[in-house]
Amino acid sequence: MIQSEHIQRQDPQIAEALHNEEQRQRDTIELIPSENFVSLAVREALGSVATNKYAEGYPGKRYYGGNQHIDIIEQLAIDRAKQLFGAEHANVQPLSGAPMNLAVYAAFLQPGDTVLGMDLAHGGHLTHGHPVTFAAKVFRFVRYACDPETGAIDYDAVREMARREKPKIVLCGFSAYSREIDYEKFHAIAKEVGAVSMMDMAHIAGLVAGGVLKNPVPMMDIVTTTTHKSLRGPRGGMILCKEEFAKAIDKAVFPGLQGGPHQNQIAALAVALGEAMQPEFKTYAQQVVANAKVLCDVLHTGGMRILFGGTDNHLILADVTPLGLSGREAQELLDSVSITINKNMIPLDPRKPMDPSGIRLGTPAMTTRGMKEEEMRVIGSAILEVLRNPTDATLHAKVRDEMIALARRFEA
Ligand code: DSN
Repeated sequence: MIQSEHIQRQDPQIAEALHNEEQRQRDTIELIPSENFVSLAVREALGSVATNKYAEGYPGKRYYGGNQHIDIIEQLAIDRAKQLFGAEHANVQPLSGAPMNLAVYAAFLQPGDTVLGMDLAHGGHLTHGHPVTFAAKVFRFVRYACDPETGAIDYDAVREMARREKPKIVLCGFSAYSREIDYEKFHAIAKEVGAVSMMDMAHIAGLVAGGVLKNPVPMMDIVTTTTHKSLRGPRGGMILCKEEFAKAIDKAVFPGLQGGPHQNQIAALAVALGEAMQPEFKTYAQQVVANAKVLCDVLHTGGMRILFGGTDNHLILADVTPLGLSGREAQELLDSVSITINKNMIPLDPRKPMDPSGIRLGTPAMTTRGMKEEEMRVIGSAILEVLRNPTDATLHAKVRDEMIALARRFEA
């Protein structure tokens, strides 16, 4: 239960909405791959007195007095991030993923400069240069693709593009791609054209921390990550880099783009990084991937078209149009039976972003709740049943009851 006696007394409308959200989370099979459930210790740090403090600057070099305790907190977050990922430098102040990536562009690019990144529909991310973003108005983004069926990236083609387009940043990383990336090859391509190599590991940071996926930090010049996905921390961002880029990154974050960092968020991040250093986190990360593989197999065996030929990480991208549904329809149907996933574009998608062909599912959240392969089989079968019978209200009511009961057995 949320500790909300003060909110209840002072602001019943907000208290009620928070209470309902807590119940929704408890009763839902949460399969959005970018979501997770933080520990009570992380939540306590987020709701702590650190939110009251301005701390523009960095530990030991602040523009405000009274930061002796805040400095300890931020330094602990920095030290833990460096230790966990083997980084030479860490900036823990980015408010979230979009400002974090913008800070990297601001550190290395002049207006009009080029970034080479992965296409959004092939698993990339909006902040990697989609035309709707502010960054795309200032910088020039060119995009590479991957093979939709196997997920293979044609590194020779990427090298050709890099030679032709002369990017200042060569960017890998993704939000809907389910395979491992060859960091050596990306880094070599970047060096060949005199660019900075960058990896956005937002989705997989927890799996890297838990040792189940390759760590890009020792290889790539810059690694960005949000802190609230598989890493299971508070919402926020973090930039890890080699020492030679530290000054440029720190200046770009503050004072370049941001003002006062959110020190309650940084305290919560320090707590989450401490959790990710524990042996149990390795077990968690292994289970996330094991669960994703089983869920993927069940969906594939049940006839769903899985993009990129399977999964090496926590997520699955599937095309639902062969079932006669759009991604939006599938999302709404599953929402109605208490399973939350999200609609997503697929490579070469003929449909629009608000009603694409695909859905994206992931296992970090329900693995935190303690679910294992057996539960993934039950959930995968339920998903197939509902999507194959989109108008069967009796079936939907039965599945909804089953999913709520299952979710309640695994309280956060
Ligand atoms: N919005 C996040 C996701 O769902 O993948 C990425 O920023």
